[in-house]
Amino acid sequence: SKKSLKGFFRRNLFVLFTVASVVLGVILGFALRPHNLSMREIKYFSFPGELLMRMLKMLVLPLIVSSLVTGISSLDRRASGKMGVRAVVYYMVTTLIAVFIGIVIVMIIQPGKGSRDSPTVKSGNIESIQATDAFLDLIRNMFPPNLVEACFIQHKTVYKKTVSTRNVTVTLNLTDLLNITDSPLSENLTRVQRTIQVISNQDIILLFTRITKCCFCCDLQETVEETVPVSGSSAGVNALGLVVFSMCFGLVIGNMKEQGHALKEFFDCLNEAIMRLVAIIIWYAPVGILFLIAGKIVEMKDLAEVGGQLGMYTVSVIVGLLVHGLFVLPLLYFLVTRRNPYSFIGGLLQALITALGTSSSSATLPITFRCLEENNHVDKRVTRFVLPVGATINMDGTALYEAVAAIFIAQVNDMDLNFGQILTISITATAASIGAAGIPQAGLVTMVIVLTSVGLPTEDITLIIAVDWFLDRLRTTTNVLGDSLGAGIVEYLSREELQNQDADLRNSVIEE
Ligand code: DAS
Repeated sequence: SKKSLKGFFRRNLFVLFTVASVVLGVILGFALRPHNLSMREIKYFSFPGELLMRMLKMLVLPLIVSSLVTGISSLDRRASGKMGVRAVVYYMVTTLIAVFIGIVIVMIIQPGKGSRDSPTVKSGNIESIQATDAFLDLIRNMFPPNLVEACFIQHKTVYKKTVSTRNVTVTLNLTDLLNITDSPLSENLTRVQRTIQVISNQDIILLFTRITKCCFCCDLQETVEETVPVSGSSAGVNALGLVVFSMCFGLVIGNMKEQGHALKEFFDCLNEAIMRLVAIIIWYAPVGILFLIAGKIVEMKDLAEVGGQLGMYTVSVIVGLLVHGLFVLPLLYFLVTRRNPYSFIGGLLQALITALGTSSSSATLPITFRCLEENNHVDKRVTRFVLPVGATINMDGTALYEAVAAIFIAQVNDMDLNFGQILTISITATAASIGAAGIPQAGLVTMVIVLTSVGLPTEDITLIIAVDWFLDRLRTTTNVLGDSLGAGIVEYLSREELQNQDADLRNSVIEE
């Protein structure tokens, strides 16, 4: 009816505004493509989007700590224990289902079969860190040696390639390759350790086309003859270390009863302040998302050049994510809560669009909190506990994607995987998704674990870099959806404990 339609628009006006900004971003991006902007112009054009990313990332560290410490310290140990078990069981079940869906789909579509038409880099000695090193890194990050490393993590070089063609030897770090999409090639070349005797333009163009399948090499006109040292790679929030520390700290404060009251109040107030900052930033989000989307579209490769195998691989991942995100997860939510999952998802639109725009579930976390608490009225004692943990270790989209990508690479190498290897891929894809940070393209970096676990060539990661910026957005959106539906399910399963706690609170107030 007219009244309810008016009500819908008023309630969702802001979401519609954000959806409009995504559509505008796509239109603007395609409108600018024919102008062949240089990397530097794209960088400036994407600046408003980079601002949004920085604003949201600024909140991640205080938000994770304050919400977890407040959330856990306000639950009695029995309730937090049960809630934690329910959350972890949900994470494991949904992640394994996602991996299973991915494997079934990539086995049916077989995107990698057929002649190997994707050019590979000429022979070079690969020094990729073995799976065990990556696992040990994962555990190490959970127990940081000092406060600085508890908060920040240097994204180590997980993959180094020394490639030689004719008279050029270049050593590339994968993390630098990923960053190569973020800044002008000339700046990036300083990030690439290279010993260049003599370069002919043809060599470097061949080299970069082969390795990164990117079109930035067209920027490289000059011939360079110099040796440049590697600069430090990027640093980010060590979410895993923060989650472990905050959970332990919250438990301890909760047990201190009156003695811990002041600290609990402090973190409660900090959390409230952060959420008010989110309420301000959220008004800027549509503008930032518009330029993030447009900037990526301007710089993406022509889809026609992507190649048939890569196209079918992209379709496989998208189909898998849609099946998992739009059917399996909502079905699971309905089976447990008997409530309409799609109306619950309707309240998450702002967070899902932000995930699509930022391709970072950590950066989206502040908005995920707001959507769940303000739109879906999920109990804060649940969101504060479940969301930071979920955003860090529960990544269904990433797990599905790692399994599909690994099997795609096996198919491209005409390698038939036996049951044991597929099982290994399932386990390592789950572990890699737990280890992946909630930052852009983290899933691509942790894929080294999956590939090395079944002996696949890690350099073939470069085969899928060309479409990863797009798939990353979709898997991040699936990750955020999985975390949010998880919060709804855990709240439903914990309703008794929460009601008992409310009753105890009321009784104690009456007694006082
Ligand atoms: N972009 C990551 C996230 O924020 C997911 C990934 O890279 O796989 O969830």
